[in-house]
Amino acid sequence: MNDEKIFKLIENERQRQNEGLELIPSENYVSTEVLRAMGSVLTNKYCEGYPNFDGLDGDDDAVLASTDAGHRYYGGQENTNQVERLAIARARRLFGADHANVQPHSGAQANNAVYNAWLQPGDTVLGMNLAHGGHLTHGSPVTQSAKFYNFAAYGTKDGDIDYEDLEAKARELQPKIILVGYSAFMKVPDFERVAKIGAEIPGCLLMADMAHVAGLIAGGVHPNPLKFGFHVMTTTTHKTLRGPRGGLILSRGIVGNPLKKCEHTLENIPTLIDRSVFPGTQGGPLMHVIAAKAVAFYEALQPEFKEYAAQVVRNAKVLAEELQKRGFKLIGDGTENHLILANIKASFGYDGKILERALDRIGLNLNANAIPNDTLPPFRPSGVRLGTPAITTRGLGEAEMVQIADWMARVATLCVDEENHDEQFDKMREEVRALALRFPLPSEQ
Ligand code: DSN
Repeated sequence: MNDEKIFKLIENERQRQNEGLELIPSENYVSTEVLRAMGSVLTNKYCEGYPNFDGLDGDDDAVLASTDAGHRYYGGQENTNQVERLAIARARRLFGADHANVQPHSGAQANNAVYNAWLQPGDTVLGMNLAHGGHLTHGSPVTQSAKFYNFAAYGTKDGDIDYEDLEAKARELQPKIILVGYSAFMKVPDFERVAKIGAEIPGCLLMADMAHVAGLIAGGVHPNPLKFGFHVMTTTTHKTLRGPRGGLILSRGIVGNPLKKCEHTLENIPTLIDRSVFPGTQGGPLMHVIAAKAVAFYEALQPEFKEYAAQVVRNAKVLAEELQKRGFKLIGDGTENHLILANIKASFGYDGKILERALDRIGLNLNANAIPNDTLPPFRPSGVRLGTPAITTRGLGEAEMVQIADWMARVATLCVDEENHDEQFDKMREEVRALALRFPLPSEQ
């Protein structure tokens, strides 16, 4: 039996990815090995519980030397225990954490598990304003966590965190969590300053949602919040980190037995989080995805990944400068990471969705995005967001960034009456395709 319809769609998507250029800053292209692990028989296995956490400090061989049965509710775990142990050990090594929980199915699940581990209903969390670049799971009223907890927001000023606002609100509200994290923010946060503010508040957990920049942290080109007194870092594994879609929680503190209750202290946060992920908020872990996370962490530990992370940032800087030269007004006047946010309304007089759709026509994919204090609605916001993690994986460098800025500027001038410019759009589509095919996806190489 062959499900032709689905496999045809997958083939079409492979072709779309290969013939276009992915500028959505939260996407990336995984390696063949990551794909192989995801498409493996590990998907057949139930593994509720955790492996044994002893002996995770050494190298991979030392980790595999321990064969303790761990804390699972089903038999047949001799391979899956080792897969999860390798994933945990590599994640700890990569981020200098005392503990890693590799089971969250997504970044949202990871964040919810941390809230559930540390908060009581009604407790206050202070995070970045969604309208200034924060994330839905940091307190948007449409989320489940916003029903349980009291979210307050600090803002941004000139594209950076408004630290005075953060400090004043932290003093006034005495939050149980201060959260630094975002999905549209182009600066490097001052973790030290935030950690000092948090340290003055009794029982305040310092949490960093680094989903966007985890790969830059792993590659050594972005500071690591865990080194500045943050207790917890959450992330997705599929953005700059270039693994399978999924979540990850890293923490500092004492690692205990996840089946035993422990005292509600900041020191015990690793165990409180383990208990919150399973059985608190999830059931069986996705072992095929955990294996793929382990593969991605292995790749990120290699020297080439440092070069990749540095090139992501270099490419983003060049792309930002070239866009500015061509009339794009950028929030924060450029970028310090992988991400660029352009105010299309102020640059060209129309909304970001119009440019997003027009760029889709030539095979350049980015997303319309709100800018701070946007006066337009979320489905037709003023800005577009783009970034360089995926195209850098394919090997594009500074020269290609200039070319991309050129295409974007040409489309920006044509898209108000695009129906009159079909020929030019078709020509650019062919140019993008030709460039893309010079830099195939990693799984095509
Ligand atoms: N959807 C992600 C992003 O694009 O930034 C955040 O979860």
